[in-house]
Amino acid sequence: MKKNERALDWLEKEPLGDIEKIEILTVRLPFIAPFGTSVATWSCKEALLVRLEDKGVTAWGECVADPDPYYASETTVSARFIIKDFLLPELKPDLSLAGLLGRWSRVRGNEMAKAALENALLDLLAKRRGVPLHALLGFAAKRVMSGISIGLQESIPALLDKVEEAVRSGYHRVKMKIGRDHDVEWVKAVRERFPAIALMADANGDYSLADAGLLARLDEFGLTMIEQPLSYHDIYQHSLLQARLRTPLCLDESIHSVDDAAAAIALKSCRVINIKQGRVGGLLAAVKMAGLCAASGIPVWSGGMDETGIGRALNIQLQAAPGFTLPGDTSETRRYFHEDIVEPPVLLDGDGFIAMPMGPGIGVDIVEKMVEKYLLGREKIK
Ligand code: OSB
Ligand code: MG
Repeated sequence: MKKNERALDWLEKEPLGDIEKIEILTVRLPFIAPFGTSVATWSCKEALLVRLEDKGVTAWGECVADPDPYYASETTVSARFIIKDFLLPELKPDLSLAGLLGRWSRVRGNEMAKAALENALLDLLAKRRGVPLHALLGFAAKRVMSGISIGLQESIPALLDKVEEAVRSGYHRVKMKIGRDHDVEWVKAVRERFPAIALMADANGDYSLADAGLLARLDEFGLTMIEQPLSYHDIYQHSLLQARLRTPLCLDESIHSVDDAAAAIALKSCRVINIKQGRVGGLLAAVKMAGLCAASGIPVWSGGMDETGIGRALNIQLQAAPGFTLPGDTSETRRYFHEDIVEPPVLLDGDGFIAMPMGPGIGVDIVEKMVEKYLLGREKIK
């Protein structure tokens, strides 16, 4: 504890300094195949990027918000507005990162906007020191477990093909999206064909408590967990559902803060939490949440938002923190994109693990030529 406190001295003490150049960019990368969920089907990744430049160092952050409010209420447009009008104006050269976050606490919600800018600043601080993000945060490098999130498919045979491919690739666990009319029969088919794999299902809030009987039918398939079966903003009703199921529940959409996680744990609303750094306000909040969960006996995993290589690298760096004991939604770049804006791409090794990128900051190189290729817009703030 002492050692880590000393390692994090910069958080409180080091002034962020003047940052020469600040830009907000929007990129749109086509997906190899559309990604279907119970709330939306996305055919591309449109992401807001924050680019900072100072004394020859370039740092990047990626906002996980989508252009639409179907997964979360924040969007690329709302995040841009909050970053420009409320977060960046608080950035002063003599403030430390902790000081800046203190000022941002006045801005309610908008965790995705905050995360995008905080992560760009962390990338800058790490690159100024020439160390990878996990080292800046005081964590040792480790290879991380892999997991894949398979979207809703046209038919059960199509789903079985996707699962087969994932198993052959060596993924440590398979998550399948479920929703009304895509549940019991679909899970049953996958389980019958693959009796031994670590399998879980994500409903993205498609059910209500009235469906408890239907959801209980999933108990016989030995899922490692069911993710967010009930409403995107519910914590209490999940506690009633969890009491009726053998299968552990995992919360995603309804956890935005360390206090939300504490409430879910106290209410026994879930036995696992999906931590998306972008959904909880950034890397520092994600690390804190993982610590609370570990102390409460709740395993966590790192979720994903189909990010470009920037967000993907950040999610891998995060998993060096204690508490990330389960495989997350960390899959290979080539599942989503023909080409990416970073190098090298995420790849599984022979045991299905993913290496921690060891370059400075997020650890991978941003290829500005690729950013240009997929650019929708570029706004110079400074
Ligand atoms: O619910 O976890 C989710 C993607 C976009 C929005 C929500 C979710 C997801 C995923 C994919 O499941 C995770 C990934 O592979 O990045
Ligand atoms: Mg989810």
